[in-house]
Amino acid sequence: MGLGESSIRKETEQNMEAVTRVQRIAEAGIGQVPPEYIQPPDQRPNKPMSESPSPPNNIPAVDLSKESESIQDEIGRACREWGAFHVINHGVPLELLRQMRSVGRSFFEECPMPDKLKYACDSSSAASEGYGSKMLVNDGSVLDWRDYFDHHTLPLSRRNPNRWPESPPNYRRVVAEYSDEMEALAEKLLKYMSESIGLASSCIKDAVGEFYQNITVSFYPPCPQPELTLGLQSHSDMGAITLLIQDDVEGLQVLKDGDWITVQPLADAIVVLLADQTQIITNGEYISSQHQAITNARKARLSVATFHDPAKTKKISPSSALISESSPPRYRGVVYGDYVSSWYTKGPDGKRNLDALLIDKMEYLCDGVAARIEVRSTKWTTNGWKKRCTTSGGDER
Ligand SMILES: O=C(O)CCC(=O)C(=O)O
Ligand SMILES: [Fe+2]
Repeated sequence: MGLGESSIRKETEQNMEAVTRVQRIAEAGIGQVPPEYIQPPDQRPNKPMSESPSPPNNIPAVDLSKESESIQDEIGRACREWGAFHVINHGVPLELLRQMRSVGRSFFEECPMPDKLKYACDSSSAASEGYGSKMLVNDGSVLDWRDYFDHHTLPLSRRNPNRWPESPPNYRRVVAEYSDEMEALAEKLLKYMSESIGLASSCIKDAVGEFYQNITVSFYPPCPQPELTLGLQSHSDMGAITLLIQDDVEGLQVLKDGDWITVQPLADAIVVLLADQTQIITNGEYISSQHQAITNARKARLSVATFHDPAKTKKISPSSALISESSPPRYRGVVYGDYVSSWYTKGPDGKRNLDALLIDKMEYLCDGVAARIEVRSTKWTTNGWKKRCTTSGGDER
């Protein structure tokens, strides 16, 4: 194949990619979103931002400059009740947070589309590095109103800044520095979480092992029909811990006791989202955060999520230090790579992948003289133990 032919083909591929970019659709100035972005009624945001005042509630904020005991208490409470909290006075240079938002925004807003497409990720493979628009591979579900750039940052063997945008000139340096700062903060937070649940300081980090870190910059263009769409569908993150910064445009929502709470952007703070493997390791005492992003008609929104995950080969199970006769294991162990495959093939659908690991505990009890066998099946859900008792006659009570 001659050079001319191959470059024509490339351009065709680029054009095919370009039609799927949400930013392209938004910039075309349409009044209605294409049907593939319309969520079914039960998934639509319950409170479109244009019509409702912000709810007074916000996730807890933990000040990391306080005494260690009070940090542990606050983090423990936030991890049990929310699975999400802000950290303030976290020690990450504020200028670096600003620069990370700024280089991310510059890629989406200043880089011309043909240049952006040079970094297009492989849309047929899950979590591939680069510029993308679709989280799940060919699953036929409703599309998110979002474009993103995913960077593979840790371990260092996965980090190749040549695959990241070269403009602005500080882009690659900022992402590399940001990656290192987030790793240190994630490790510090897992230490506080271990201590706050009564485990040895390094217990959760040891259970996770070496961090596999990805940094995803998400860009949500203004959407003409925010009441029908989601920037990012409801999910919990699959790894151990996610650290997220956002600009001053609201959009992140976390599920709390059945209500979607909009996380009010807090200047200089970092949002901590517990992810599924931490829920498994803590045997469900700490909960992963179910969250989503909503869109708005006025302003583009940017967020930067830094995911810290186990290696694909790592087996994750409830920590043995948290298991006893009165506190039986609630989850089956899982090889992390299998968890990821199932997440990408079945889709997140809230927390379905985590629920699939719940243990169904069967107790056989003999009730003395009549020697009748009772089968008690006890299943733990995020809302507590759910009891079903079945007698030998097979009636469910
Ligand atoms: O943009 C946000 O606020 C949420 C991003 C997120 O949840 C994710 O990338 O997993
Ligand atoms: Fe997420």
